[in-house]
Amino acid sequence: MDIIYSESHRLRAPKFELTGGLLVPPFECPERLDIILAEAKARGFDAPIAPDDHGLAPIQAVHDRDYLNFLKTCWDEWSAEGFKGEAIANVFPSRRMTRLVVPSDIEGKLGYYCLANETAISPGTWEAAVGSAQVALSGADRLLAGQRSAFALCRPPGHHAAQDMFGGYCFINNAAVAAQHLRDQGAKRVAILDVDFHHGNGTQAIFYDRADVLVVNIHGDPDRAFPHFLGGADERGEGAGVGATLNYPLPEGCSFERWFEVLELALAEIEGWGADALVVSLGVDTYEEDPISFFKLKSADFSTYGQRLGRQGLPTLFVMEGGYAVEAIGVNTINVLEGFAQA
Ligand code: SP5
Ligand code: ZN
Repeated sequence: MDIIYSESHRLRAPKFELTGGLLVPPFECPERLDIILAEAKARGFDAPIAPDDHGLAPIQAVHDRDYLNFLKTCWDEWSAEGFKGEAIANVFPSRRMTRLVVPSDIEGKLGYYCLANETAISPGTWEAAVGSAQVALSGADRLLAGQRSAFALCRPPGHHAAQDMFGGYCFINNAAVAAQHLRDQGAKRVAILDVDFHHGNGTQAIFYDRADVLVVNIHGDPDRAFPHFLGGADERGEGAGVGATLNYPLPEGCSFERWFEVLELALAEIEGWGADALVVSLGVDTYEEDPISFFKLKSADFSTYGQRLGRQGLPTLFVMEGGYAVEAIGVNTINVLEGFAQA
């Protein structure tokens, strides 16, 4: 299985994440990919391959122009204000604040486009996010060329980013960009299976009214888990997309046995729907030791479900999302990929 990877991820290196009322070193850090790559090498995977540059057009196919312009210029506008810290939003167009006009002031713009203010924008964030999307696009190209699978080792992650919103450590929705690229290059129907611990609210929002992309999420119940305001079982799509969104929220302490039963339900739905390709939003924050999540998967369980994904028989693009137990992120991620390849 080819691993696609770009050094440009290192440009995403914020100093701070707002958590529990404190500014702490971010959970989503560059070391995550170093550890995954080291494990891949130790387990006999070929050296990673740099992505091809697809430009901005396939990103603009998923995200709004004004939003992308904001991401591109945010840091310069913020630092021009003379602010000393990183760009963290603090006022939002929330309920009863419904003047949905984009302010020209950077503090207003930041809140307008932000869905969660744990995520700071720092210098290099835009360049890293674009590089991450190129990794996903080059992974999709492998499937278009007839390869059975590929691993897009994306960073920053993407599944919380919507058409016009960043947050949850995400800026450009890499899985959505890849799925749209597959559609534009000839795939008739694409399924996205999101196994990150957190609900992929951005991916769901992007495809919510579409019948050509099935979006299936298995995640911590939003009543108890980030992103809190999307991911209920009753969200099934709208318009032409009714039935092409599926959510499986699960409770705190969820065991692998229960999680795997739900994976079987999800894969039966994907089988019945009839996809030409599968994009897996691969977050390994379902791990029992993850510092911000509450499922109980053990490292061996990632091999088991990787094998099951392999038996599904679809051309499959793995797109890296979350996973914050940094010492185990390599083993857990490569277990999925190796299991898949064994099946
Ligand atoms: C890509 C991805 O996995 N993004 C996740 C972003 C989550 N950020 C906020 C998490 C807040 C978690 N609070 C946990 C309290 C633990 N008791
Ligand atoms: Zn996550």
